[in-house]
Amino acid sequence: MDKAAEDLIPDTVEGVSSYDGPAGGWGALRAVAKTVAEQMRASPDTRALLQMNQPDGFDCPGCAWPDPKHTSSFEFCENGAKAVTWEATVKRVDPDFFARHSVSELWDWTDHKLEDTGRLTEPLRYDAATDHFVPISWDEAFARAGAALQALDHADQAEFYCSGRASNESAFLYQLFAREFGTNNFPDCSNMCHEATSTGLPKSIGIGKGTVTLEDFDHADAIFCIGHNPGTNHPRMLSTLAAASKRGVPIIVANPMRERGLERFKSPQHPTEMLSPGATPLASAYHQVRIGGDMAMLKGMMKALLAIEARQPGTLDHAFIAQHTEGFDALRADIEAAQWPWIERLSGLTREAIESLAHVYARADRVIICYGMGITQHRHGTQNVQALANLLLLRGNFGKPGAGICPLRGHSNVQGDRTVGITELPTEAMLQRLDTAFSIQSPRKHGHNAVEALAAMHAGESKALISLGGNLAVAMPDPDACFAAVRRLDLSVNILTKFNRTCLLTARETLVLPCLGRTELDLQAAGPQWVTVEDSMSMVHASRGKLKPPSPHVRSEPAIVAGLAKAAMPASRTDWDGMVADYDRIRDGIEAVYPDFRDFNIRVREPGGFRLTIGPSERIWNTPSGKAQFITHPAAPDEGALPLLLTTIRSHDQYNTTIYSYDDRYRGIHGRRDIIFANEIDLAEMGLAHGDKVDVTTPAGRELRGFTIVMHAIARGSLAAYYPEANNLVPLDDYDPASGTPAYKSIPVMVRAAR
Ligand SMILES: Nc1nc2c(c(=O)[nH]1)N[C@H]1C(S)=C(S)[C@@H](COP(=O)(O)OP(=O)(O)OC[C@H]3O[C@@H](n4cnc5c(=O)[nH]c(N)nc54)[C@H](O)[C@@H]3O)O[C@H]1N2
Ligand SMILES: Nc1nc2c(c(=O)[nH]1)N[C@H]1C(S)=C(S)[C@@H](COP(=O)(O)OP(=O)(O)OC[C@H]3O[C@@H](n4cnc5c(=O)[nH]c(N)nc54)[C@H](O)[C@@H]3O)O[C@H]1N2
Ligand SMILES: [Mo]
Repeated sequence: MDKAAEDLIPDTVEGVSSYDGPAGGWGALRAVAKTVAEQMRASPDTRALLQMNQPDGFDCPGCAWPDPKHTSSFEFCENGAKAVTWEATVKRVDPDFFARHSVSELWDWTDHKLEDTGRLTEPLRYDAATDHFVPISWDEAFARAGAALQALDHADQAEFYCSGRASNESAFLYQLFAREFGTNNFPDCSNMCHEATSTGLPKSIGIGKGTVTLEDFDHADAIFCIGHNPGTNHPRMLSTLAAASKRGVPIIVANPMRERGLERFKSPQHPTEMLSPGATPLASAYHQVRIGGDMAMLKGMMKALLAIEARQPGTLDHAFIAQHTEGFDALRADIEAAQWPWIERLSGLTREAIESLAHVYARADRVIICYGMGITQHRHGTQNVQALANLLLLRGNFGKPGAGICPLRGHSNVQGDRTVGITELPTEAMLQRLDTAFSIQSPRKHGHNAVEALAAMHAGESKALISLGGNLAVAMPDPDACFAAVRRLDLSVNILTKFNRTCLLTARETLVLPCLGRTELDLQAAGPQWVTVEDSMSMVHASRGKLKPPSPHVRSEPAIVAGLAKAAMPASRTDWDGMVADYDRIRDGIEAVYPDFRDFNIRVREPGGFRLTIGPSERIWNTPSGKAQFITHPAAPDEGALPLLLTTIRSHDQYNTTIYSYDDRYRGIHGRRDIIFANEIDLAEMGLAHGDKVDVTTPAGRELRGFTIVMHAIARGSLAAYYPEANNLVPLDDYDPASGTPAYKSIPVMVRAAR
């Protein structure tokens, strides 16, 4: 792999340069030292970093990548350290902060500055008369929220948003609250993230989760990384990839951008590696697929695979296909119909490159395909996911060691939240068990996902929003519509660790309720409590916070959810207080509703916890026919010139809408985020130069003005910009119709010199 493209980038634009170090390495250690210094100063709680992912410590709030059995020695990464120090910061939103700053003034602060005020310390309510937030007691906060919820015409006017840091215990209580209240409206961050996985994989293989374990990476013969950026978003994965690379396992990348975290890595935890000049190369081949070109690339790979099969019968796993699958003939017909010129044009890759991908795939007995938002956040996200499953099924790459599908999950417990009931589409079986366990009558009508919730709020049909974490209005597309939607509500309740812009979108009644973070000691009536989470590989384990809470007034998420539930439903017979006193009782409830959690309180006390049942690991397919399905998606007609597509990405110094700093080290960006990344040839064809100020517009007239366009190692026809700055370019109604996932990663745009 040559570095020519990067070396060409001239260092003439302020804050833009080339980065030629590896991922990890000394840069990572320096960054950790800086974040500790900025957020924690001399706090004794810097020991927090040492408790992360320890057998009796807390689960890293950074990402959902698993740890070696959660019994490992010290394992952390640069971005895990940022997530922890951002939470364990010594900074506080002190009681008179809001007396000093009005909501109108705070509106002009950046997202970075809003959260960098520090941890929230007491409940707040917005006072419209003065335009300030004012401190209130918990009793008053619950009473106000309860009154507003009771005033709704019907329960479906309330939206229960859940972000993915909530523990299994808080998420389970939250869904119990909403369902007892009478709605299945659960917009959640998963709707913006891996919903294409949750929708697509059950139809293909009978479960909407990944099928591999960490150990499988030790047995894989080839690993494909499609549309994800682990150096930034799942940095602990780099150790796994580096180990595979050292075994000589091909690691094949398909990504429009050259990402340093996929190219080479130096482990900051490996003293000898740190002192030697080299770094472990990761990707053995890097294919810069055009944005949105994955489906064409995957069809091309399958076409090439069929050609290899014609020459070397037995390349496909015929026994597996016959015994375990349905739909092969339709898939073959579809693949045969796909023509190479179409495949090459849409994928931006040559036939030879795609054939080389197929050869690596055909030669490997055990293959893992990893993927992230580059696959899911498209109009065809669900189809993309199912195409990955098709490819794996063709060679029986499920249910054997070293093989399977590996969606890189988002938030650290987003998968667990879904497992314990945060879904707008509950099954009848689950609702029946919930009703039996808690003597309630859950609503049967399916609820709103995130896009539907915002649309209903915007239309004035939904009138209350409770948010268990997150920054919904900023994370969603079309800020104008989403901001207006929250502002017209009767009630907005924000259960948060830190202040953010969604809190500033004041409704008739706006409450900000400060909660404990995962690093903190959670003391309840029965003593210190701990929670459980599920990682990307379906391992459920305990997480125990130890740090001193940021203020004596901050409450745990389960306590806040229970307080709201009691206030909204004074007649409830659910034992809210009992469950909050002792989280074992919440876990008993989870066990009663989800059979997979049998002996939950016993098994989760084992070091490392336990793995939930993943049918495909045993070649059990929980589909209507009991077989895995090849799902075929005929290509859309080829419609002339391809649009210029813009994708939205995370920088190295952000966690979703939380902006830690304005740097993006591996992409050579410092101190700014108003950047559009473009291919050198595209720049020239547009008559633009590296560093020009540009306006980006969409056919519907959405705009991003005055950004700086820079030359980058990115595929032709592809542009990239940071999220959430570019969210104004995404319409609320542009999403994958199968899963509702917004098309954040394939926005058709035009670019011209700034006016
Ligand atoms: N430090 C940190 N960790 C995080 C997060 C964070 O913000 N910061 N967020 C968490 C969450 S919620 C999530 S969902 C995950 C996100 O983890 P990722 O999925 O890695 O996140 P993204 O930054 O959205 O980038 C996806 C990658 O997809 C590529 N890409 C864009 N468009 C396409 C395309 O059309 N095809 C292909 N093949 N690739 C494409 C981009 O170049 C980029 O490398 O990370 C989680 N972990
Ligand atoms: N354009 C574009 N938009 C995107 C994406 C993209 O790639 N491109 N990605 C999408 C994806 S994948 C996701 S997951 C969403 C993210 O959407 P969200 O999950 O809604 O957003 P976050 O930025 O993760 O939420 C940050 C807030 O969570 C609160 N918080 C942090 N820790 C805790 C905690 O322990 N408990 C509680 N109660 N609150 C806490 C803090 O107050 C913080 O302000 O954004 C989506 N939006
Ligand atoms: Mo996500």
